[in-house]
Amino acid sequence: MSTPPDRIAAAVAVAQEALTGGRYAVSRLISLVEDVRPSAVLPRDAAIAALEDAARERGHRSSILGVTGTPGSGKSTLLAALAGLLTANDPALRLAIVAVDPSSPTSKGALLGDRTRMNVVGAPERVFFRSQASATALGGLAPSTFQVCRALALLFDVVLVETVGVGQSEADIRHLADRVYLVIAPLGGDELQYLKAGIIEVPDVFIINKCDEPASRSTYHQLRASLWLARPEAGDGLPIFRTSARTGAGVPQLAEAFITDARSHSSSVATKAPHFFDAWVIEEWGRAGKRQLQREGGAERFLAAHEGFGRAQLAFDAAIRRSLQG
Ligand SMILES: Nc1nc2c(ncn2[C@@H]2O[C@H](COP(=O)(O)OP(=O)(O)O)[C@@H](O)[C@H]2O)c(=O)[nH]1
Ligand SMILES: [Mg+2]
Repeated sequence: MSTPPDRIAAAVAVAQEALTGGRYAVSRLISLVEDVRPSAVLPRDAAIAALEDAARERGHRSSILGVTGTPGSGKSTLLAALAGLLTANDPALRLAIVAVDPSSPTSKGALLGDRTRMNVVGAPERVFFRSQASATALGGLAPSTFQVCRALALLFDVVLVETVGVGQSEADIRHLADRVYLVIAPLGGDELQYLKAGIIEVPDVFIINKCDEPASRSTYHQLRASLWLARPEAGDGLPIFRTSARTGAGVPQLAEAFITDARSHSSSVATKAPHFFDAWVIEEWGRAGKRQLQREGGAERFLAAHEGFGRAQLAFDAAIRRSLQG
């Protein structure tokens, strides 16, 4: 696969612009990162490498905070409120929000995007918003979600990722985010099942939102009891916040926790890439891919042997084609 040098130079220029320019430049960069065509692979690697160099030079650190939970629990509303408080609290803070929308691969979650953007009060120019369709066959986060968050983490101080906590995606968020927050609404019978379904094993922090609703008190006790059973080692140590994104109750306390977490958990992409390379291999090549990757010594080794995620993808494609033919 050859990519014309001018495409690579153009991609690096887009990255440089995103470093100094505004929202439009960042959007262009993200579109380049999301481009699934093989011809975009090397330009993307070059753009990300340029961002990494710049980040290293200025000592940039950032964190990726994941917010997951059932649809309708109030994640987007809460994130909009948090974004307002976080940017108000720190006048230099630059924040990106990525909303992963599994339900509508075609609409790209535009509605949700508009609403969140509208509701961020205070300093919307320091808040970049992007929504993304997850739409992988396995129900998890797309490898491009990883790439997008990685690029944003090189540009912004904090990246907030909203995902729906169903199926594979809540396991994936563990591999993408430095901290995972689970948002639940006051419980009905269905949601009680949901607590038992294993999802409460992932989060670092629990948020009971819609605390303006009467059922929220009993929910707190049910959640505590479930945590004693599911995670006895963590016991009472797991934080449970009670918020109402509608009235604002509890939101400042939660914002404090986000700030503290962002400061104390900074991202290391090198440790995250293998999981998403693995996921990409299985998505693209299924079991044959899995076997090939094992023969190659696993994702971590394969990535280390090829400079850049995209280069590794191209090399893997070539290797498996050779072995399937041979
Ligand atoms: N009563 C109440 N409603 C809320 C609260 N937070 C969000 N909502 C509403 O719940 C619905 C779903 O919110 P949304 O943020 O889109 O949930 P998401 O699917 O988890 O992102 C919307 O109609 C919100 O206005 C809250 O704290 N209290
Ligand atoms: Mg939402």
